[in-house]
Amino acid sequence: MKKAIITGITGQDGSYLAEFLLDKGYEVHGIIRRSSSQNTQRIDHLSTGKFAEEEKFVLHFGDLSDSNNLNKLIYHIEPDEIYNLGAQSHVKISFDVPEFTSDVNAIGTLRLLESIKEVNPNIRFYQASSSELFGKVKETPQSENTPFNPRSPYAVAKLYAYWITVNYRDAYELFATNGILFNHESPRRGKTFVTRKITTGISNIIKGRQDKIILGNIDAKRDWGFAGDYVEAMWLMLQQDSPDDYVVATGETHTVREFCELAFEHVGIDLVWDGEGENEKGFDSATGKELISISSQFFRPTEVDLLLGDATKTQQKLNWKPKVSFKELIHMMVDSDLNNYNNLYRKEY
Ligand code: NAP
Ligand code: G4F
Repeated sequence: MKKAIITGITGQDGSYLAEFLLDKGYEVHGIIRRSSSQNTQRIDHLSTGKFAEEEKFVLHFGDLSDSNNLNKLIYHIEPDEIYNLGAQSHVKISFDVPEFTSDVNAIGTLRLLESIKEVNPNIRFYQASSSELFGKVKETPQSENTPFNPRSPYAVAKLYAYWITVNYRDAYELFATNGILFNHESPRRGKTFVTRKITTGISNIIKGRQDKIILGNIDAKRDWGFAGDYVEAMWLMLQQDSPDDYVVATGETHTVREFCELAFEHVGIDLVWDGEGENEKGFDSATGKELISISSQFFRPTEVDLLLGDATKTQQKLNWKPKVSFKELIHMMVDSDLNNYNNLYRKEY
């Protein structure tokens, strides 16, 4: 039985990856931060279920800013694989907390690699790299060979993490890989990322709890996939004969505007737009009710306008393909928020 450590296990991807690895028979150890409010909703079904009883799912307090803690956990757990998903993952917030973001996202990765090098260089390491590295893109679509051009403290910190992973692979022959993942969403996505903000907004509007959704740049384009599909690619990267870096994407790009239109369409509302720039608004064509407005509050000092991934290498070498389409993803998220689905939110064991 293989053992894995997951940092960021309480996050969207951490929860899907934990389920995936448990299904594969792994013993999964998650690192969680102490919090004064509940931060384990996405994994509570694992902490209380059969895997916890059989000690196949174990949580440990820790933090990517604390090297001693990381060293101790890696030494005692003796993992075969470490998936570093922990991060301050919100791009806009990284402009507010750039130093914290850099410490956790960049130096946190270095701390793990140093620990692996010292404790057991045979541990396989996955780094959650990001399409944000491409930033103000130098070419479209973006592949493993596209030059990076980051546009936020988040992306600059992830760039350090990317290169330190490559450096430790080259310098110390660690099995260290970067998964350069394009945006991936799900009913478990944090509610301040744009997709979930839209789907929870729609649910609240329909239930009379919210009048409209206030957004920023609705012309930004993203390559959006389903998080449940993407965790398989993470695992596949660590099962190869040698370490490498891989782009994971759908190969389709859509605007935030299109996401809004399809999400409203799914609940029977035809969204029409009027106005320009910050004065643009989205209306229900049947009733004239204002459903979307724009506020400068949600614009970023520097934006990533267009992301579109070329995942040819991942498809060929890992035999991986996304299963859930853009439309299916939107429907899944809207339905989940509308119905407060705990059964979609979590897999039953
Ligand atoms: P998420 O939902 O925001 O989860 C982030 C996780 O990191 C949470 O478990 C969080 O713990 C943990 N964390 C934050 N600061 C930490 C610290 N100082 N020490 C230890 N853990 C810490 O993010 P996600 O969407 O699952 O993404 C997973 C990883 O992939 C992140 O590194 C993200 O940057 C990267 N990524 C995501 C995407 C995407 O589209 N989702 C695309 C490319 C790359 P709390 O619950 O306690 O806050
Ligand atoms: O949903 P977002 O906040 O995701 P973003 O910035 O693309 O970052 C996500 O994906 C990255 C991979 O490319 C990850 F590395 C990162 O950790 C995170 O998971 O914003 C998407 C787009 C942006 O262009 C943003 O300006 O939507 C635009 N947007 C428009 N209105 C908004 C809003 N974003 C947010 N969060 N909130 C808005 O009201």
